[in-house]
Amino acid sequence: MKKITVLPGDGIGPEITREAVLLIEETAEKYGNEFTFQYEDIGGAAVDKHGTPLPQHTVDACRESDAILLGAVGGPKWDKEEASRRPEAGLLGIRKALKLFANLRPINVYPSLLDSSPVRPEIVKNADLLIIRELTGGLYFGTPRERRTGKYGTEAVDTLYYNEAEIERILRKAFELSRFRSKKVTSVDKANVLESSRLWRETADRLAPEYPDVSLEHMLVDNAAMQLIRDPAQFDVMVTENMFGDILSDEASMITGSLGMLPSASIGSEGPGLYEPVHGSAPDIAGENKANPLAAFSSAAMLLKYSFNMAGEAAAIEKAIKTTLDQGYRTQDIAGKGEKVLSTKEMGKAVRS
Ligand code: GGG
Repeated sequence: MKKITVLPGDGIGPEITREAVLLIEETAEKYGNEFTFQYEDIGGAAVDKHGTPLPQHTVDACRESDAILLGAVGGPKWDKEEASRRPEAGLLGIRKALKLFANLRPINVYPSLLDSSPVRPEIVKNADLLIIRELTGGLYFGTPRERRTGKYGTEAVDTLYYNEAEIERILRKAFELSRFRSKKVTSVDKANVLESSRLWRETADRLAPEYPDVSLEHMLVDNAAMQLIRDPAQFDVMVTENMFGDILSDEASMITGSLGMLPSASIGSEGPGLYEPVHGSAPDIAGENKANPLAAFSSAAMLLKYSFNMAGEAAAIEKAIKTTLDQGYRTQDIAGKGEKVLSTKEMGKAVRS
């Protein structure tokens, strides 16, 4: 039987993953599939129970599963923990342990949410892009990464490190995935300032002739941030390093109307993929049954499609989300003035029905 490890995590993570599991179960029943779900701790919840944000049994369970569904990690409760005991270390740790180097973040615009975007509807209406964020390198993992005492007192240092092989494998992923789309790749860097970006750009130019059917353009990250709001429809596949991708995809979520709408898939060369909403743990609304579960639902659709080749099931979930939105159902983050606001559970029920 196919096994999914569920990592609910912190804050709103447990609420949205509960709804996503119900959705997967119901879809599986309709299509005659069967899954087993194994629950494990990660993030702050794991710090509280096991003294570490990423217990070894969580890593083992993930390795032994066919796919992983994650909620969110983090929260003010753990803000004062030392770096290795912060919830985020659990998330970074599982990505690294499973070699999940490619994080796919599709930005889909739902027509009935056009007015929810802070960007004008005529600008966002044709937007449809895939942001590919490199996930296991860059500033998040480079060393040295430390606090130390120097000439001017306390210093802190992070290192933006990439080797050519890491850059090559993520760029190849972008070229390959663009072949299922419009065959246009925008590689985002800061090559006018950063040495790592110059290596990134050179690597992209070296690989491009191997993909003659794909057009490659380079864009500086500051310009990309501006262009995403000015004319998002110009992009198809955008590929970039870890931190640029984190920032640009949060910005791009505003095209869809809410960070609560953005799913993601983290994949490596082998082993299980990890699927999670792009949003964090939203501690301000945790436990209040207010969170938008739709990003978790789209992540569940990506899980079925990419890890189990269940494109029909994934399409059925995406269609149910669209229909629910077309019918006017909204959680608080995407509700307009005077629109009825549904709870997390009510939205879950509306999509499943
Ligand atoms: N579901 C995503 C999540 O929990 N994000 C919180 C977080 O710590 N993210 C770090 C990152 O993705 O860079």
